[in-house]
Amino acid sequence: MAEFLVTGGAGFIGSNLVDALLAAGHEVRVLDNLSMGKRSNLPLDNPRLRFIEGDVADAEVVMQAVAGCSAVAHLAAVASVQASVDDPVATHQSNFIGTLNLCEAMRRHGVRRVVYASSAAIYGNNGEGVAIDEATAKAPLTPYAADKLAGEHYLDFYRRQHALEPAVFRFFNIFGPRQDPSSPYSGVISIFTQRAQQGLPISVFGDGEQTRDFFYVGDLIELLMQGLLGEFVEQPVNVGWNQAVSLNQLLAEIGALCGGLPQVTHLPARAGDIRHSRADNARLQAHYRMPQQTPLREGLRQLLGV
Ligand code: NAD
Ligand code: UD2
Repeated sequence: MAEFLVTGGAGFIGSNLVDALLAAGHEVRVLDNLSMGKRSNLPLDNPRLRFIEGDVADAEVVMQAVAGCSAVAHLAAVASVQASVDDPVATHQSNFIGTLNLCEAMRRHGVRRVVYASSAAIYGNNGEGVAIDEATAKAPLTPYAADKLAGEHYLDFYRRQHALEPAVFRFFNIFGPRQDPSSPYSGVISIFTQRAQQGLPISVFGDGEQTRDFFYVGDLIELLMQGLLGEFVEQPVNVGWNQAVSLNQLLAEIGALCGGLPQVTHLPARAGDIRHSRADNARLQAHYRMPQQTPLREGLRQLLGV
């Protein structure tokens, strides 16, 4: 069995990946600074798991964490776009320097495969209203998006120059257990489900007819496992279902599962909010074994525990 490094492994997506790797019998190291992640997301009593509390912006820490591992899933980042807008300098350390440190450490230690968590944010508003494919012009409108796109370019440089194998996944809207609802910029599903369960009022920004392409974290993990263990796919791939779900449809689903909804208030749309975001996933389908889709309702059920 192999030993994998998961940066950001104490977070939402990372900890779900750690569970899958351990369940498959592998050894796992997690490098996380616990800025958002939690120890309680990890099965710390599992002898095949090693937790390293540290920062990906610290080159020495990354060098040590990478030594001797078989492949890396690089998920550590400040995942909030708004945080990057508020503090571009601090988030750049995690979101870009962290990636560069990882590239260097992998080169030095001869580790080749890395799964990289990129984002639909790199397309900005381009492709809005149609299915966005990977060739869509890039328009990184925020420091978050610029760092993610720069990370892709650096990984590609290390691929050409140093034979790294970066499997790049551009996530659309991921949801599921352990997504932290605590910030107003957290994923909308984590906020709506928590508030519905607690009977707290729900705010919809705009008319609720904006749409997103929601992807259940368990389905994403199946793809990330292939990214770590399968044949190398050189081209970046979008991760979405090419399905548009409006917030109003989402609320109806949550209401049906919770036996009703608390008060729903409509506020002005967020500045810069994308109206319709939907992934063209033809390239994903061509290169990866597609998971069986967890339907939105089933994913919500898992999340709500009903
Ligand atoms: P998350 O905040 O739950 O996970 C990120 C983890 O990285 C956290 O555990 C955090 O503590 C850790 N981290 C942050 N900065 C760090 C640093 N400098 N050093 C070490 N650890 C650090 O968010 P998530 O939703 O699980 O996101 C995982 C990855 O996927 C991120 O790279 C994010 O940008 C990307 N992504 C997520 C989505 C989504 O819909 N959730 C969409 C696009 C991209
Ligand atoms: C997602 C990603 C972001 C970036 C972007 C790229 C998350 C959390 N964010 O932003 O990182 O990749 O896609 O396009 O995955 N909303 C409400 N009420 C709330 C919260 C949100 O109405 O309490 C609305 C919000 O205005 C938006 C929609 O819900 O129209 C989805 O919001 P989001 O923050 O979950 O995700 P998004 O698509 O803005």
